[in-house]
Amino acid sequence: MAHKLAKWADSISLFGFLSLELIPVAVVSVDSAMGNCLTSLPSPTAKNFSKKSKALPIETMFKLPSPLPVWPKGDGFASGTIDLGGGLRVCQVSTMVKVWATHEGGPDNTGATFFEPSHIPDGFYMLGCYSQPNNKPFFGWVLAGKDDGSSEALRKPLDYTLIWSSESSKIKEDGHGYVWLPIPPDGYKAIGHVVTNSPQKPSPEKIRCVRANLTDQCEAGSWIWGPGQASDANGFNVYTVKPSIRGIKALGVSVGTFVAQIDGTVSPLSLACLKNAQANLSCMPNQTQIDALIRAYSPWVYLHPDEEYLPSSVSWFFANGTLLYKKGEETKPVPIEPNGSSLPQGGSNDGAYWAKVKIVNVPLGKIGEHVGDWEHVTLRVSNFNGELQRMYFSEHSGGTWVEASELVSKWTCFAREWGIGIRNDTEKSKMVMDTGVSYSLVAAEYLGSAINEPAWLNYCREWGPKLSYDITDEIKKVEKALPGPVRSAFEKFVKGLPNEVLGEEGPTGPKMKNNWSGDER
Ligand SMILES: *[C@@H]1O[C@H](CO)[C@@H](O)[C@H](O)[C@H]1NC(C)=O
Ligand SMILES: *[C@@H]1O[C@H](CO)[C@@H](O)[C@H](O)[C@H]1NC(C)=O
Ligand SMILES: *[C@@H]1O[C@H](CO)[C@@H](O)[C@H](O)[C@H]1NC(C)=O
Ligand SMILES: *[C@@H]1O[C@H](CO)[C@@H](O)[C@H](O)[C@H]1NC(C)=O
Ligand SMILES: *[C@@H]1O[C@H](CO)[C@@H](O)[C@H](O)[C@H]1NC(C)=O
Ligand SMILES: *[C@@H]1O[C@H](CO)[C@@H](O)[C@H](O)[C@H]1NC(C)=O
Ligand SMILES: *[C@@H]1O[C@H](CO)[C@@H](O)[C@H](O)[C@H]1NC(C)=O
Ligand SMILES: CC(=O)N[C@H]1CO[C@H](CO)[C@@H](O)[C@@H]1O
Repeated sequence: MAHKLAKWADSISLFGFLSLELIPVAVVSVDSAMGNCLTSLPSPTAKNFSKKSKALPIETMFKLPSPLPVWPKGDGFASGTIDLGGGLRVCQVSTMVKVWATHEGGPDNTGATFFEPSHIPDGFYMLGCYSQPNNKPFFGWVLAGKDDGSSEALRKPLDYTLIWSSESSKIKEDGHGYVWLPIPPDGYKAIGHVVTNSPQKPSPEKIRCVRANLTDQCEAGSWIWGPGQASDANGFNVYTVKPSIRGIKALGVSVGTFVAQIDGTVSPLSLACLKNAQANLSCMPNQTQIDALIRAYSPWVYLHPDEEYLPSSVSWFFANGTLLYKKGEETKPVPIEPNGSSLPQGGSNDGAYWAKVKIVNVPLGKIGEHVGDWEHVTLRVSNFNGELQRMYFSEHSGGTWVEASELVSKWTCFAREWGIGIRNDTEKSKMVMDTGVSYSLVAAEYLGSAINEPAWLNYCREWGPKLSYDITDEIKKVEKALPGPVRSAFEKFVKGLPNEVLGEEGPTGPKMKNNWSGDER
């Protein structure tokens, strides 16, 4: 078990590679494979919201199940504000006043609500309004900015452009909404919109623009709202915004605002994100704080009751018969020391080496055979206050981000998809692993020499063999046993599986996944 901390200007990621599973994921009977692959998730627009009797999720304010712990003292982590350099200090504001709401359109056709941050601390200014769809509990924040020096990091807008109003649309709404784009002075950029419920232009005092060299390019993220039930390239749409360049080396900072677009004017966006201009990492947690974060948020993993192959530690995997094979010397595999020090370091996944335990029997023929697999979740935590924001669940080479506010409601859906629907993972068993009980911190670049990366982390080759059997033959064997209509669905299903599941390639280690340093999506 291992946890990795990636650097983010406004949030850290606890990158928890939970387990090395010996033979994992795809061990199922054909029946349950088919069951899941043919089950479609309920269509998001199928619900009937015209009855107004039921309270909308947004009317509930999301709170984590228990209050935030008091984090141990550190340097800048969880101190409430972050110095982004160049005279700009930011804080995270989650108290909001509702400005305008629609009751239809957007995800699930439930509408969206637009908010203005309130109770902004003294000396800080609004950089943009907040919006979210009504189909989720209220869970939002925006950053507010403060001029920390004499360098005019912030300036009032010169004027505003009205980019859209609901006056002429026939949607169900509370009054009317007006979305304004600040016109920044030369050398400054607008970071967010102002939303009003009257046609009167907002005062320039309302918001601040940010000096251009403290901003970064951003792009539209997920769809928040549009008058229709799907985003329409020829209309008005509202999206979340995120920095265009993301990853542990990227400097962009999400502000939590939204961007409004007309007729798909996608690029470049009218708004910018902020930037951690000096790559100042004083807002990252120190080791004492990391320990507290892991204690607070480490998830429990329930294993499927039929799971035959249980997670193991890396040292167990090495000590219990794992052999290192070298290309050209397949007959002379060598054991691996528990600390992994004999593993070739660096280089690339060139097929020159692989690790292997033993051959196993899998009910589904050879499909789904692999030897070692990594599972991981990533927790994204606010550097302002240590609050859990979202969680990433890996599914083979892809994955899903789930907002903290949706963790409970989405869990079942998500768990069903985990394993790409090969197996019904929602069935809990008594086999549960508390990932926080025994963890080791294997990487945290910003802590320098305080953390020694173990040798196995820098092993770039596969944790399993490249299998030489003909996958088509194996699939045909399974297909023969299936009735006609199911057979073609099965073929389609198999074609959609990544090579790792099909056992054609052994998985590489966590550091070799591009999301180790990138932004998972
Ligand atoms: C939705 O509910 C309304 C009011 O109860 C009803 O008239 C309408 O037929 C329903 N529509 C669908 C698609 O179920
Ligand atoms: C974290 O920072 C606090 C406050 O400076 C300090 O007391 C503590 O020893 C630090 N922890 C580590 C592991 O350096
Ligand atoms: C980083 O930010 C902290 C907190 O504001 C500040 O004390 C420190 O001087 C900054 N470091 C650099 C290298 O700018
Ligand atoms: C940004 O521009 C200001 C004003 O031109 C300048 O004083 C400052 O040094 C620049 N900051 C950075 C981080 O480039
Ligand atoms: C190897 O496996 C055995 C049986 O599960 C276990 O008792 C032992 O601790 C393992 N070795 C290591 C180094 O984990
Ligand atoms: C790893 O273990 C081997 C013996 O099994 C030992 O010689 C070597 O010094 C160890 N390396 C590290 C980095 O601990
Ligand atoms: C998965 O298992 C859970 C728990 O046993 C069950 O409620 C659910 O209906 C199953 N889902 C599918 C798609 O089989
Ligand atoms: C930023 C980045 O590298 N993202 C990648 C995360 O992993 C998935 C699946 O491998 C890729 O599709 C993304 O590009």
